Amino acid sequence: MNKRREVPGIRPYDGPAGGWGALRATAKAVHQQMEIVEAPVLLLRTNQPTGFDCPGCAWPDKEHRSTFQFCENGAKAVTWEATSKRVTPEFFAEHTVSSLLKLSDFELENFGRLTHPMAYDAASDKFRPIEWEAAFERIGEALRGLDSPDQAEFYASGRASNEAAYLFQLFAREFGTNNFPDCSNMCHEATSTGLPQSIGIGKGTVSLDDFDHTDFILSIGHNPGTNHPRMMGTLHEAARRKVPIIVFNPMRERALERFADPQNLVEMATYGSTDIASTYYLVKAGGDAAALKGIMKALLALEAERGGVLDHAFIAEHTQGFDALAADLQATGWADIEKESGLRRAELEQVAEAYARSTAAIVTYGMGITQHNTGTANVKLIANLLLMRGNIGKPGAGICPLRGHSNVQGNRTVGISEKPTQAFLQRLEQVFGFTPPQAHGHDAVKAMEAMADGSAKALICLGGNLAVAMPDPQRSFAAMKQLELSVHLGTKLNRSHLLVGKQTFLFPVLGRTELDVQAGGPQSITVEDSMSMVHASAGKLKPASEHLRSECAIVAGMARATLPGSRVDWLGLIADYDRIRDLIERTVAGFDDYNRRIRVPGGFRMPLPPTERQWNTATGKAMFSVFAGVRERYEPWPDDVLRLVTIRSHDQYNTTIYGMDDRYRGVFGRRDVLFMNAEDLAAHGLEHGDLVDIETVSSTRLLRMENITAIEYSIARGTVAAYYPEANVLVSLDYIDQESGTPSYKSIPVRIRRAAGQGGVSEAA
Ligand SMILES: Nc1nc2c(c(=O)[nH]1)N[C@H]1C(S)=C(S)[C@@H](COP(=O)(O)OP(=O)(O)OC[C@H]3O[C@@H](n4cnc5c(=O)[nH]c(N)nc54)[C@H](O)[C@@H]3O)O[C@H]1N2
Ligand SMILES: Nc1nc2c(c(=O)[nH]1)N[C@H]1C(S)=C(S)[C@@H](COP(=O)(O)OP(=O)(O)OC[C@H]3O[C@@H](n4cnc5c(=O)[nH]c(N)nc54)[C@H](O)[C@@H]3O)O[C@H]1N2
Ligand SMILES: [Mo]
Repeated sequence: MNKRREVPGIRPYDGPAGGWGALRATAKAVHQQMEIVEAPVLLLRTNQPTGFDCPGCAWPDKEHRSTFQFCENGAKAVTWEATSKRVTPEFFAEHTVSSLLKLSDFELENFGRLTHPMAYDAASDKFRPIEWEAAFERIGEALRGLDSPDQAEFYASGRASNEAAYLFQLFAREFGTNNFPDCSNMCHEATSTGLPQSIGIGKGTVSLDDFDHTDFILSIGHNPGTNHPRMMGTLHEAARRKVPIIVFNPMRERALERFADPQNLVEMATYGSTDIASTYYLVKAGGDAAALKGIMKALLALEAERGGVLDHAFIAEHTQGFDALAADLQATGWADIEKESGLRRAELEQVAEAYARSTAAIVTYGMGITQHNTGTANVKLIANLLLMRGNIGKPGAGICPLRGHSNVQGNRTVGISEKPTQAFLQRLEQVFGFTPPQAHGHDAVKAMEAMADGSAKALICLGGNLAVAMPDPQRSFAAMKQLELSVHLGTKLNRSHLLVGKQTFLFPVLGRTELDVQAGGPQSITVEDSMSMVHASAGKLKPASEHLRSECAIVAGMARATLPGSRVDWLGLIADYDRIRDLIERTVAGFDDYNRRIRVPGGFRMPLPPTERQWNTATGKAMFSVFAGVRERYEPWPDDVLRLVTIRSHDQYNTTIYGMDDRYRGVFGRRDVLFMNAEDLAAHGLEHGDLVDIETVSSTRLLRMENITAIEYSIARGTVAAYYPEANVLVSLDYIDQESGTPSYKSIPVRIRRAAGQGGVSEAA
């Protein structure tokens, strides 16, 4: 092997994921953000029956199995919120919005917690403090002044509680619109669209217990060591039981290879670790459909050869569409499958063989499946694979989408949807006595387009950082600045807050970790995790400032000021969140006895009919579906076009950048890199460390990112990777999965050239 040149900040990471490195990083996160005395107590309360829900991710809690239920990245999320740094009116008095816009996303959030309600003042280009009620009045006036309620967009990022999300949708619907762009539209919308077609509900079907009973796990397109670290404990246990864990991912992710469980005393004491993946396939980005079809095709061949592979009884009794699927698989050629997936037939046959031998299988998946222009179809292929062997609705088996935000699933359950069901709208009408709007509203892409073309004039954001999370900042930033009204409920300052419109308000909210006291006393909120468990969460910390309000209270305040004749007793609801939960129970199915059941430690599970083999599809059966061909919709591109995927580093939470390292991928102190396969580097006449420019091929407008350092990495040929959100300049707003509206953040066709300026870093001595 020839010696690689030294590139600043790029050092291969040789250890396992987790282990002492994770504990050290936890200590550092705590040290940088908060008073050391509070931290241990706070972190011990994360995800405990009497504590608060970790805002990190939506992986469920392992009640009663371990008393130490937080992880490195959970600790970063918690300490980032519980920081002792503050953004006060004095801070805003010293900084114009224009000057703040020049700072990085990391710098903006790192200033600390917002402390006061603020309003933008155009004359001074500064945010100034404003009284809560005065702000609500001005918002109400602006909203009532619109020509139509559909000129307003109500964005939700999935951190809000069920209670806040429910009030938010109630406010918007009584006001008169179904415009609910949400983070889910950029995330698991393909799951919410695809799974109901396949199995009758847009949610995962497994529980943590199923992981104890499974004997086969297929992990596709997610990076749990960083994004769902508590899942590593579960995978670690399965690996130690010798359950085959087969990974499909274009990048080598260390945690999926080797992991040391910080909860495992022996591993920690001996510096040991456990191999996680039994086999790791570097599938090409966007090649999963081909790979999944290859596995299914091989499965049919095994059935023909020796029988007993398919679950015929299940297929006959519970499904429809198998013959069409089988015919399509016969018609799909191996050459296409191999070319598109980048994997060999023999490899896919091995996966099929292992799957055929299993008695109960789980498929886990994340953004590597959904953020493609065939995202919905990809999800349905995963359902096909499981249905072929009856792997839904039996112990140890099922489908496991890894959700994003800690309560994104709950937000959807309680009504944050631009496509509400008739049944839900009727219940709202019966219970509240107003007629909710019937027409479907805007999802995130449509909302941004409406803001860009001027047809949407107001935007209310229940959390999040919409403009930075969305594709094409050139368009989306400009769209934000055209608004007549923008309102942001947030914990920390971010770029979307600074893209001010004619009137812009910034409302500081109580976080998960903080005590929420209302007229009726201390309140708790509820959330639903990835496995449909609903449980209560109550913070105990003193709020970051006495001026903070809860998300529920702020939504109610805006609603009262906007809707003078409202049918809703907003003040009464805020006094005691039990009353909000009573209304949820009366309008959303599955919340029977809500207030009693959340008082039981661990909470309760929402109904999941597929676990009982009941299928709420149009036919009453689970449905096989056909994925025509093997390609993504926009293929084929010429051969020199690479596929760019945008990924999260280990030190970030979506648009929140905690730090500049990506430890497990060996990147330190920088984010301006492009991960490339050695052969692709060579084919482009490039070397590890050379500077390149990247250009998007699928866009009619020039989308370009300059002076990125190309680094050699173990990544599938033809696939390159860069960090989100920086690489959003390369994603065009209309490059989406047509079925679900999800932007194709992980299949951007690009060309790469040596940087126009000059290339390379100097050779190290
Ligand atoms: N610490 C932390 N936790 C988080 C988040 C965070 O930013 N930080 N974000 C939260 C949110 S909102 C979400 S949605 C989840 C995201 O969790 P993940 O789904 O794990 O998210 P990503 O980092 O986007 O990348 C997923 C993985 O997909 C792979 N991949 C990319 N393209 C393809 C493909 O075409 N096929 C396959 N098979 N794999 C592919 C990438 O190499 C990467 O390993 O995590 C949640 N939890
Ligand atoms: N290129 C590319 N783009 C992507 C993705 C990708 O993989 N690649 N992933 C997409 C995905 S999966 C998602 S989910 C979206 C994320 O999109 P968003 O959910 O909009 O973004 P976040 O970065 O999670 O939002 C961060 C902000 O939330 C606020 N916040 C934090 N905690 C709270 C709280 O408790 N309450 C309130 N009210 N506010 C709070 C803070 O002000 C913080 O600045 O991005 C999407 N964009
Ligand atoms: Mo997400």
